[in-house]
Amino acid sequence: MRFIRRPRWTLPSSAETPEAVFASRRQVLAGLGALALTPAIAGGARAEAGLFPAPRNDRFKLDRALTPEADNAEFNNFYEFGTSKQIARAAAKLKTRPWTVKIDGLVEKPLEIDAEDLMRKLGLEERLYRLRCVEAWSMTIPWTGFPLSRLVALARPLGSAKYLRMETFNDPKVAVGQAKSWFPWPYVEGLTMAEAANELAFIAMGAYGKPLPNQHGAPLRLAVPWKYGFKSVKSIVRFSFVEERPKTFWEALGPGEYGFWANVNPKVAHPRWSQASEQVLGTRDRVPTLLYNGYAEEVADLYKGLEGEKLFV
Ligand SMILES: Nc1nc2c(c(=O)[nH]1)N[C@H]1C(S)=C(S)[C@@H](COP(=O)(O)O)O[C@H]1N2
Ligand SMILES: [Mo]
Repeated sequence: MRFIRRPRWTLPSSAETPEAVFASRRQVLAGLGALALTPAIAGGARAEAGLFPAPRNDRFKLDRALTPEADNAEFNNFYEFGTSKQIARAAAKLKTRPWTVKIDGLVEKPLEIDAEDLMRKLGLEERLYRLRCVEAWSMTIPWTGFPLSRLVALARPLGSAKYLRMETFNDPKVAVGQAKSWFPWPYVEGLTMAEAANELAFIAMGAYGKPLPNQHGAPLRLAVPWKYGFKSVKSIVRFSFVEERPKTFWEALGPGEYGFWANVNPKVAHPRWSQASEQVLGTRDRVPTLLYNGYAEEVADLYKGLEGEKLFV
């Protein structure tokens, strides 16, 4: 939030791909034989009655230009649909309506609710957020959704709940990547209860004023902008309140390289590359990365007393 950059709308994201870094992250998978690349391009979003565009919450404005929608739509990480960035066409096959969301675990009363009912019930607002991928590229996205704290309130967790575990759909017939059994499907992520209650933790159901395109994780995905992108789990089907720290997808794949906390820190290098700076998607700019991705003011307090943990991996 501290850097004002010149936007360069004209450049295709493909020209900006820091290939070396992506290739490098794939090494973790290469050892497991997961190098299938899927060629495809963008799909589209449908219009949704009444709810979009939602009013912008001005407290979350940024001083960095938004990533052009087209760049964003054609450059994604969604391993369920393959390991390339161009998974939009493959992801278009996912049927996101109806979409049942389960809320269970340590709650007063487990419940199931359709994603569309959930957004009608919890309301929608727009927020401009950064996203910093662990691969050292970043973007800036206008998400539409609701604070995660509202979903927590709806769930009424018991005092014994310590973590919120979130799980992506699992359907290998639709998602080709899920047919590859060397991945620990389904994709799982987690937050502490305090993180889930932080005002920045957001459930996105739209982007750029429209319902979320499938490649971004329709119909609902997490957006926790102070953490590396892999924490922001897509296409969630289940929220479980649990006592034990969930084993997360990337942690399960490469525990030496990816951890539970995954807070952005330019001073803590990934074992195989620096995190000091980032390539701004859709531009030629490479800018310094900020502690907590620029959100230290909002989240640094969450980690007091946890200095012994691997907070930044
Ligand atoms: N289910 C699921 N969620 C996921 C991923 C994934 O592969 N599967 N990739 C993560 C990573 S590494 C990033 S950087 C962001 C990318 O979000 P975007 O494609 O909408 O930009 O989604 C995250 N959420
Ligand atoms: Mo990522």
